[in-house]
Parts: sequence; C-alpha cells; structure tokens
Amino acid sequence: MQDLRINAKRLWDSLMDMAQYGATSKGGSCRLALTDEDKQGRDVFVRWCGDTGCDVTVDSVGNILARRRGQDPNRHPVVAGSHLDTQPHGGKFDGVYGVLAGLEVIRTLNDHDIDTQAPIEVAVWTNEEGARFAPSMSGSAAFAGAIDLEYALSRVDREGKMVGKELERIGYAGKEHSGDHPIDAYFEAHIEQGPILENEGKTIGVVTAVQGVAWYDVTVRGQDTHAGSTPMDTRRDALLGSARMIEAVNKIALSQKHGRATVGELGVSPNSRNTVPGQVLFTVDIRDPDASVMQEMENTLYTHCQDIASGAGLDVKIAEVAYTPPVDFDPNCIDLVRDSCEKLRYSHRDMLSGAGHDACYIARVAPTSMIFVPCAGGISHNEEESAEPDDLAAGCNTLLHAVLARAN
Ligand code: HGY
Ligand code: MN
Ligand code: MN
Repeated sequence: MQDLRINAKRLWDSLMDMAQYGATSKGGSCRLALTDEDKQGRDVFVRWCGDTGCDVTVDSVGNILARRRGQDPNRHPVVAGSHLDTQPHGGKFDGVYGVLAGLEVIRTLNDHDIDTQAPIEVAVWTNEEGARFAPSMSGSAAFAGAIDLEYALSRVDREGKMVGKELERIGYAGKEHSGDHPIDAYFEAHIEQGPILENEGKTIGVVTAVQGVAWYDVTVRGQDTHAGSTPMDTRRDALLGSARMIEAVNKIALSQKHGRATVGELGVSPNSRNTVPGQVLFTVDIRDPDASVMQEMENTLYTHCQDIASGAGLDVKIAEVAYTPPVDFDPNCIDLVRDSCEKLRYSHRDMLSGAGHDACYIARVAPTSMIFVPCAGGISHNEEESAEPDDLAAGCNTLLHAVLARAN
C-alpha cells in the first residue's frame, strides 16, 4: 500500500471538466448554491460516482453522500468531501478540489481492487459559501444538528427564493433526514486560500484548527432628501454614516493581533445620484482564532456604530446572521494526515485555517481534520484562483493514505 498513488492526470482532468459548469469569461467558476449551474455540477458528480459503482444518497438539505462499500458493514464510513457551490467570482478549486480528491481516492481503490474494512464515502455539502443564502455552511451545519432543518430550508436569497423550494426545483430535496447518517471520521482536502504554504515552499498544510467567523447585517436609516435643496447641516445621510461605520469596522480588526473584518456587501436606497440616501444595508464578516476576542470585536462594532449613528441623527440596527466558533480538529485525524505526509515524504507544516469550512461543523459529529495545498499567491474567492497539478496530487495522495489508515 505504501507505494499506492492516485492518478494525477485524472484528478486534474476532472477538475477542468467540472470547471466547465458555471464557467465565467475570466476563467473562474460561478455556481451559486442551488442555481442551474450548481445542479449541473451536482449532476455530473453524481454520474461520475455512479460510474465508480458508488451508492448515492441525497439528504433533506441536499447534501450528497456517495458510498463505496466496505468489508465490514457494521463500520461507519470514513468520509472525504467538501462543496461544489462557489462565490460569484469563484475559482476552479475552492471546494471542488476536496470533492474530486475524494472521488479520485475511490477511483484509485477501484483501479487496484483494494477493499477497505470501513465503507468510504465522498460528500458534497450544500451551500458552503453562503454567497446566495446566508448563513454559509448551512448543509453541513444542518447535518451536524447545529441548525435545525426547517431553519436551513427556510433561508431566502435577496430575491426571496427559498432553499427548500430551490432544492425541489433542481431535484436535490433528498429523502434521508439530514444527519441520520453516522460517520466514523471526516477528512477535507482544500486549497489553503492564503499565502503561507507557498511562501514557505511547503507542499501540505496539516490543519489543526479553524478560526471563528461571525456575520452581521447592519441597517442604517436616515432620511431621503433632495441633493440640491437640503442644507448640509440638516441632512441625515445614511450612506455617509455607513462610510464612517465601515472605516470603524476596519479599525476593529487592525486593533487585534489576528483579527480580520470585512464589509463585502453594500446596498443603498434609493440609490439615486440626486437624492441623499435614507437607508443603507451592509454586511460585516468578523474573524479571529480566539472566541473571547471575537466577543470583544463584536462589542466594539455595536458601540462604534451606535456612537456614529447618534452623532449623525441616524438609526442603526445590527443583526447577527451567523456565528461559527473557533474549532480544534481531532488529534488522531491530525496525526493520520501528518503520518501520511511523512510516509509520502511531502514537506508539511501544522497550521490554522483562516477560511471557514464544512469540516468546522462535521467536527461536531465525527473526528475530523483537513489537508491544505498551496494556491498561487494565496488568492481565492477570485476567478484567477489557481493551483499546481503536482500539489493537488500530493494533497490527494495524503488524503488517500489518511483515509486508508482510518478505514482499515
Ligand atoms: O467564508 C469562508 O471562510 C468560506 O470560504 N466560505
Ligand atoms: Mn471552500
Ligand atoms: Mn470559499
């Protein structure tokens, strides 16, 4: 088994095939959760799983689990996976890599007629990105019981379309109740989406933990008035107030050693150049490896926004949309990944994940860890996202040997 390796060309070709679905003109991928493009990606993945002899299950929140039978039917499956949905300007590798690396593990075991004690499964988790339906990672969160099924199915996008209805529309409203599916362990291969591995010339990131993430919707209300006839000192300008709040959000992150904060969405009403805006909605994404620092950052967000609003005759409301606490992965699964790197002689380093992943929720129901590979310039959530075939193959070989070690 020591010399067993995946088929690097087949993995790369599968990634490029999948990239055709939701391909953007700039070479990226746009498969927002539960859109027709997401359906196309899901359908081709299910077909590929069928070709490898897997039994495919879809659960009630659209998670897909493809099973390769094991010798011991009493063993719970060892699962490898990630997500197929993308950001609007997503790349070819975020999420997709972990799904197709899992499939490549199964294809490799089939090539060599290798049986495992435990079944092996590949998972596609619904709506990891949260770009269309907030909160993010809602498929894995429902699977782990962190949010209830009704809540997950009732989320709506900015056009009022509902998750449950969209699942039915694309044919992925599965019968199995999400979470009624015990798993033995979970490994997620993913591009790092940051610069550390590339800067240090390391091939594999042995991920030990993931920082926390909190999402907020901030609504600022002032008064629509005429841009020409309204004196400057009588205005209640929601966009000017929001601009000051957005600056304050940035300063909240800069005031912390590891803090990160982002305003990614901004909606202005009535959005007319000769009307002082009376209402603005913007989103805030706050992150830190330490839960108590996140609490401090949240407190500061509320204080600064309220101070700015009251000083400008504005009203501000802040709603928490999602909170995923920092997660420590399972020491045994981390060791299996590290042992695989040593066996395969890949350079590696332990690291924390800056990005959130489905593994954060699956870690609540099964021993879990992650495998990172470098991506060019650490760029992700960008159509230029790219990764080297050799690094992708190394991550997949690491996954193969970690999964085999756990399944036997
Ligand atoms: O937002 C995240 O961290 C993930 O990439 N969806
Ligand atoms: Mn991802
Ligand atoms: Mn992502």
